[in-house]
Amino acid sequence: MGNDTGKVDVNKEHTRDGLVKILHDFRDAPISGEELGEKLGVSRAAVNSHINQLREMGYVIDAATKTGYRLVSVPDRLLPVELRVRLDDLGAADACIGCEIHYFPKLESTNDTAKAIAPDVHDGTVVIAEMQTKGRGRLGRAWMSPEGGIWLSVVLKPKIAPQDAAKLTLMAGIAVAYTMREFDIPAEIKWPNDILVNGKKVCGILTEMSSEADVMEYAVLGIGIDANVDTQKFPLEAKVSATSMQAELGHPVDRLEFTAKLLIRLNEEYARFEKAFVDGEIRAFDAMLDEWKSLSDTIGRVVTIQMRTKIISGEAAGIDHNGALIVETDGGIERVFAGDCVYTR
Ligand code: BT5
Repeated sequence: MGNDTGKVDVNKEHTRDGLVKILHDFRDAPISGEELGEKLGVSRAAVNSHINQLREMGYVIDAATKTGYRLVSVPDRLLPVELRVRLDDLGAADACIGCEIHYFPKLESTNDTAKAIAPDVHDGTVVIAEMQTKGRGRLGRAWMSPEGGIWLSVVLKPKIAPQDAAKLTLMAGIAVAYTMREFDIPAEIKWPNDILVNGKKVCGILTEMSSEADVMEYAVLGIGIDANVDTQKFPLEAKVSATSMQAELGHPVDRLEFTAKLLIRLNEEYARFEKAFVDGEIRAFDAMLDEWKSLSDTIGRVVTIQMRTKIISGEAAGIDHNGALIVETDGGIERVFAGDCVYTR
């Protein structure tokens, strides 16, 4: 329990988070400073000081002499305590994805930070930053990550073979596309790692992993979502191909609500993934592949795919059990695990 000496920051933070949770519980009816102090086990003066800190962070809290404090609004920040409140409200308090949430106003790359802490954290730990200064795409490409987006990485530790890790990208694509559709955004998955809206990229996924012998130690699933960012400020190449949820909807999205729902979707998909590849119930993956196909606009298209050593063209005919894209080329069927895909029709 926290105290009001302010000596231990962890305690202070713990008290402040407790205060936020109580203020949420009492949103409809104000609560007095005295009652808050009792609930938190701290003095009224300490309550006061925490309330002031919250206001400095952007919380709007009404205070009336007779009745007490009432939460009016929260800052537009992906604060772990706020995500936790929403996960609890949505019945996902014990979900694996988001069991720990590490939050930073600014990072070079959430994937890098997630990789650095991966050996020491639980499966499902999430790293979030409000902005990235060295956001990365595949093959070292730059990923624009200004404030207003959702830049996060999830540390995953399923006991799977390294070659199964690429399927985590498919899993994340399903979760992102479904969550966007919940928000009335007609998102589609473009193989292998893009989410498009009306043909423009609104999200990119970057899965990286570390393996020892033939066992995966951990994977880091990086998800970058252009939520409320102005993609018109991006450099030319990204500017023409990108869009944001805000631009598509005509109004900003509630990033906290979206992120909480995304984590819940990811948790559901991850449970299915583990059923398939850890418990060996491979049919669970068939269901995921069916979902992926129904959410993707790649199947049936004529595509050109640049791989590491060659380029192929043909019709994207399906996705196989291993998560490879099946392409019917003039020279026969090709199964492709990774590459840059362009729609040519
Ligand atoms: C990706 O790479 O699409 C993977 C992006 C993953 C970003 C997340 S954010 C959290 C985590 N931390 C990181 O550092 N990364 C992950 P790729 O398929 O290689 O696409 C990169 C290309 O997308 C660039 O060359 C640009 O053309 C374009 N692009 C860059 N920033 C963009 C943005 N914010 N929105 C849309 N397109 C963008």
